[in-house]
Amino acid sequence: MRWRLFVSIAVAVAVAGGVTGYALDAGNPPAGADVLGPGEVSVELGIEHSRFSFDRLQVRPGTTVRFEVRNTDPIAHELIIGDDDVHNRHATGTEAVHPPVAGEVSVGPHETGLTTYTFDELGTVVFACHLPGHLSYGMKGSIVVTHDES
Ligand SMILES: [Cu+2]
Repeated sequence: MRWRLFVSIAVAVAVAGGVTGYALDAGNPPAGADVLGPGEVSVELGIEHSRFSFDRLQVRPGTTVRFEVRNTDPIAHELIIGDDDVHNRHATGTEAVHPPVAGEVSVGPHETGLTTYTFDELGTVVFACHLPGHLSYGMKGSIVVTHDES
């Protein structure tokens, strides 16, 4: 996926025993620390002009990611993480608001939402915003669960 916006965001990664911070350019995986985890890490995911600040993240199996979703838009967004069933359910609009379900958070205009999701199995997990038109506009990305950088 190609991003027109060049937005620099800060990603703070808190690892057990220490805290490391680094910058991440839109659309690119974090440089120098390509695969996060295992353990608990914290990632800031920005939303600006109906774009997520990154579309790909790599984590090791056994990583619990705390997503800090910073919406700087004047409209609402959401972050939904999960398998095909989860995304199909949200795409049909049967859940308008998201209580603190793991991997699901609604974020109002100029608000910051938090959700935590644990990635255990190797593979790719999709994240997206299912508000009308947002996914087709490009609000989606992948979290690749892997042992190795790629
Ligand atoms: Cu959205």
